[in-house]
Amino acid sequence: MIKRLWSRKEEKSSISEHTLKSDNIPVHIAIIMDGNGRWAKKKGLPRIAGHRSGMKTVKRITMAASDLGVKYLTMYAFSTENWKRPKEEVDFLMKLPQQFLEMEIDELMENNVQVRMMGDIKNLPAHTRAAVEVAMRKTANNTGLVLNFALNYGGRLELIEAVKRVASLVEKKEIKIDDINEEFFSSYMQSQQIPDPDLLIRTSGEVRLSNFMLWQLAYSEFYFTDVYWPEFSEEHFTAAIQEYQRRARRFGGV
Ligand code: V07
Repeated sequence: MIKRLWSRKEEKSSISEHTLKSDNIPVHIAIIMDGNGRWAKKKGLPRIAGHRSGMKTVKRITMAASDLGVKYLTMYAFSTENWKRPKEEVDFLMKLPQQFLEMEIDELMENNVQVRMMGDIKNLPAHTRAAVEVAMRKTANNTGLVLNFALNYGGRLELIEAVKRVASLVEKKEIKIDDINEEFFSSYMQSQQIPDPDLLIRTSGEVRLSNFMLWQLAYSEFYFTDVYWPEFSEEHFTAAIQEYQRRARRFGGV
C-alpha cells in the first residue's frame, strides 16, 4: 500500500486521502488534457492563461506519476485539429513546449524522466521542433518515467501512415498480405516501443476519444472527470488510479 506524502520543493505538502495498491499501478497512463479554455473563461481570463496554467498541471502530474512508479505517461498536447484555432492561440501553443522544457529540463533530468514525442513532428514550426528534439536527445538515456507528448497528433492520421508503410512493403513484395497481423501492424504505429495505455483519463466533462490513440486504447480503462485540466491535482490523479484498481479487482477475479 502506498500512502503518498506530497512534499515537492515549492508546493505545500498534503497527505493523500487515497490509498493505492503498489502492485497494480497502471504501467501506461494516457491523458486528454481538456478544459483549459473553459477554466480561463470561468475566471474571466484569456484562453492563453488557461493553457499556461494547464502547463503547470503537466509538470505536477508528471512528478506525481514519476513518484508513483508509473512507467509511461502520454499527454495529448496538440491535435491535428488544433490548427483550426485562431492564429494567435496556435502561435502561443507552439511556444509552450520550448517554455516548458526550458523551465523543467533540469528537474526532469534529476528525476530520470525520458521525454518522447508522438505525432507529425516534421510539420511543427522549426523552433518547436528544435526544442523537443533537444529534450529528447538530452533525456534519451534516462531510465525513469517516459513522458510522451502527443504533438500534432491524430489517431486516424497515425493509422493511415502505418497502412501506407505496410502497403508499400507489400507492393515491393517484401512481405505477404498474410504476414500482416496485430503484432506486426503495431510495430508500424508511432507508439511502437510503448505498451498500450492501461488507463485513459479525460478531464473537463467531455466523454469522447477525439481521435486520440484509436488503435492503442482498444482495451484500456477509461476515466472521465468534470475537473478542468488546470485544476486537476495529484489528488485527482490518485483518485483515477484508485478507481482503476477498484475496477481491476471487480473484473480481474473469477
Ligand atoms: C501545452 C498545456 C497543457 C494543456 C493542454 C494544452 C496547452 C506542455 C507541452 C509540452 C509539449 C512538448 C514538450 C514539452 C511540453 C505543451 C503544447 C500545449 C502544444 F516536449 N504543455 N503543453 N505543448 N498545453
